[in-house]
Amino acid sequence: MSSQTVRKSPTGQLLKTTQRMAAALHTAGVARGDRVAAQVEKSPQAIATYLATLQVGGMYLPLNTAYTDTELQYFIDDAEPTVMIVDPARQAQTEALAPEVVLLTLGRDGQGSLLKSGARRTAVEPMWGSDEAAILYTSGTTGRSKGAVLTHKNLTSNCLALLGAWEFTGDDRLIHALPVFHIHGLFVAVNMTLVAGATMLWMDAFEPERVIDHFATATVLMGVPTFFTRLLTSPNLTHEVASTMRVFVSGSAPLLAADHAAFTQRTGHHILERYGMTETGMNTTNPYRGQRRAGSVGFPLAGVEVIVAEPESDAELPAGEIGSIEVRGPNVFDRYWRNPEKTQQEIRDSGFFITGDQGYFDDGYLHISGRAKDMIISGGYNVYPKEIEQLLDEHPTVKESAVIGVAHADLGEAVVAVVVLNDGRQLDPPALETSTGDELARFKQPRAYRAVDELPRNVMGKVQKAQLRDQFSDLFGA
Ligand code: MLC
Ligand code: AMP
Repeated sequence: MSSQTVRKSPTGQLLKTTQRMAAALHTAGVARGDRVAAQVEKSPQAIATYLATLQVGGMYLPLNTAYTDTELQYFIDDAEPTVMIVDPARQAQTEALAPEVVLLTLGRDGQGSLLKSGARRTAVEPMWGSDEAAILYTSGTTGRSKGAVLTHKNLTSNCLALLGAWEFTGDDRLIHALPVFHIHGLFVAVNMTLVAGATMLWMDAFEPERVIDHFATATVLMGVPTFFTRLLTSPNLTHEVASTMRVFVSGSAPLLAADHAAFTQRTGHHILERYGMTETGMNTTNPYRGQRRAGSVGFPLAGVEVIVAEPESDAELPAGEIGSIEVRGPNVFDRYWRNPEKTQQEIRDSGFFITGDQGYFDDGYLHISGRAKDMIISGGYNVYPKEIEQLLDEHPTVKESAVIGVAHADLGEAVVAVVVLNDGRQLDPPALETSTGDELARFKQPRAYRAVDELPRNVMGKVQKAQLRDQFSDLFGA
């Protein structure tokens, strides 16, 4: 595990590394609009894979390092990348999955074929705001992941809005402990730092004690709620160690009001909670100056319209009424990759994107009260039950299944599988684990299995997951 400082360097090391990668990508044939998929360990060079892709006009497609071969195969087939960048240790297995794709390697230490040649490419492919910059996959409620196509305008407008909202400048020093294959660690944290010319204190992974050690020389921490619940378990989290920090930002999943209050009590800081998603970047934020309300995600960012609407139409509801949260603005993605039907279903003719989150406004502050989409957020990672249910249902002992999120003190929600067994069969968690283990990334796999005689259904036959969540709410004692 290492941590290091990434700063605007007088020698332009990041620029040079980017130009070397750009030369390699160009030689590999990447042209405007081509996809460059990267499944690489977190390292400063991993950021250069993103920048080099943009330099040659490509679309950057970052992939979680936890994905299994089955999951990867889907992304490769769907996105048809021209180049894939993988860790040298994964070269052989990726070659087998993607024989048509040019494979380049990059290890955490910067070793591999991507940086082998010293040649640098300085030409920058000119791109307009409407040109595509990235595809980020979000899992789908039907079990199939959807690639959200983000444009240069999406990324730049959101970055500028956030710099203003959080008063983030070149003097800031950000503790970067998030993964760089998601919008939070990549486009929020990295883009803001690079555009502001700020400094990152770079950590390969989140370790609470080392994060606390960094407070002395840092100004900002961006994290998911699990970061804050884990920091709270440390006796070293005090007013004194946090006194020189400027702001703590939380997002990607709901932060419990109790954790917000506990953090204030322990450090004197009010965590600044914001709300975003892959398809839109950041939508709302609590104010940097002004009252940060626990349990609220604040106000729309500059240039972003957020409404709470009737789910059936986009008729706006009055403040206080719960409805569908919808977003319009330069931050909203262009389309789902090769999926016009889904794009049409989720972006209204008026331009409002239906987030799938439910909420209400109170005094101008947005509150998220639930989700219309069947989704679990575990430690800041999204998990779509359908994908797991489909696998469980194939198991010979299982008649049918319902996968739910249950309150968990560390992860926010933990994945739980509720199954109805076939006649005469016993619940056998290790056997079920094996059936999902090869297919699903570890963070998607159920933490507990429970058998029931039948799944609760409404008159329409739809499984009542809220009832199951109530029934198993104490499973983890949270
Ligand atoms: C890891 N594990 C998880 C998990 N993360 N299980 C469930 N949910 C998770 N989120 C499992 C591992 O597989 C492993 O299992 C064990 O937990 C320990 O793994 P680890 O590598 O030590 O992980 P850990 O350090 O515990 O990771 C927890 C974490 C990490 C919170 C630091 O999950 C994380 O960095 N989350 C951030 C996700 C993120 O960036 N989300 C932003 C999405 S963008 P085992 O059994 O093998 O021990 C977005 C939009 C927006 O949502 O608004 O920002
Ligand atoms: P993703 O698809 O990974 O981008 O996840 C986006 C989803 O995370 C949103 O639609 C919300 O459901 C959830 N989310 C993000 N930030 C917050 C927050 N501050 N509070 C509650 N939910 C959030």
